[in-house]
Amino acid sequence: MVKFAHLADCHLGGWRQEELQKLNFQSFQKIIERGIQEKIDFMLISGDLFDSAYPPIEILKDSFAEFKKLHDVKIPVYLIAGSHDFSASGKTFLDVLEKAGFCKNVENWELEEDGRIRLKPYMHGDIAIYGYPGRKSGMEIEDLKKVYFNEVNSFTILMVHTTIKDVVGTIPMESIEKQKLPLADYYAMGHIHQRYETHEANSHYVYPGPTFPNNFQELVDLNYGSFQLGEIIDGNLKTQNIQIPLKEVTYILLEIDDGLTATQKIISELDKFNLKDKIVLLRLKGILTQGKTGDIHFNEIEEFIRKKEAYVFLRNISSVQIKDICFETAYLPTEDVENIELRIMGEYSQKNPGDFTKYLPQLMTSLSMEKNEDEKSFVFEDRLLSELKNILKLSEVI
Ligand SMILES: [Mn+2]
Repeated sequence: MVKFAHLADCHLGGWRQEELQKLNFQSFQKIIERGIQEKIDFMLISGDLFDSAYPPIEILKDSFAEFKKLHDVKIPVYLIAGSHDFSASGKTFLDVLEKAGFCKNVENWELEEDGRIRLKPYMHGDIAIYGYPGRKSGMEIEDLKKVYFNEVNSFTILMVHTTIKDVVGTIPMESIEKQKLPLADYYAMGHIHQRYETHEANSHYVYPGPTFPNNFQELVDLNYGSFQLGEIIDGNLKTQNIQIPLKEVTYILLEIDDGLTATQKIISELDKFNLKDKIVLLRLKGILTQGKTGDIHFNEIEEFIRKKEAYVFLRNISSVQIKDICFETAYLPTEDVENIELRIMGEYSQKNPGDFTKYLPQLMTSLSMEKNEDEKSFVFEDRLLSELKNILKLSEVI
């Protein structure tokens, strides 16, 4: 009998809130602990171990300590890079982990003259493990259509970090039909943060779910992190998904229509729940006929939640709309946006003479800066803030 654990999408270092970053890591720790208890023969990590190709030192330090625990009891770890820990330069901290002897990156392929990509196996006893990494923006999908291997083995595992068609539903998203992948017994997949398992003939296709939810919506949908435990007995596979409950999630969806009275409404709704030690998720929706979202006193709400001893509080107001916003414009619609902006700024400066107006054009340019794909919000905020500080020459003050 051979036993293994299949993890994916750990995103170590991924949360901004300290409390959630802590849970994210604890969940990973519990899974390592559970793997050791279960006496697994090996562990698979199907991409996105780290949230970025260059994780912070603190995260690396703690992660290495966990990998050392597996190393000490001689449980090998096989992994591939995901879309997050992939780097265009080809260098990632996964290499450091591998050089230290803590894991084996099983990505191993050769580009053939006809354009096909031949994968080469890593053998764990008589089990063949193949791997092909994820790329940014689903770029791996075209490659995966060309991937193949020749060997016939008693048991074959293919590790991929991609999206199969079965899990996308109606979302317009690049994906690959699972039948297009070379034939394997177990598809150890990552990338889609869902728990998903299906089998066809002798092939099992598994997304174990992230080892901890990675954002507001995932906390709502998944509550907890999870991984897959597999057992191969005489060539037959038995698997189960194991969830890691740490803190309970309380999700509150509330409809509001008045920004001015919303604070009180939210507080009395929250008061109905026992929030002690919970992850509290508040989503507001609705159309405001009075006031705006800025009128909601979130500091009061946060203070209230602190008194109720919640573990952490997250809010989401992206589905609140304001009724009848109408823009009055005296300018011809054919006029180009930049001209309109310049004219408005000019008129504003005339009416409000002062030093500040000279910063306006630069500020406008900076504020139209966009978040890069996969850039964390707090990294983006730092980038934006330092630019704004430079323009306003505030760097010495703050
Ligand atoms: Mn991921």
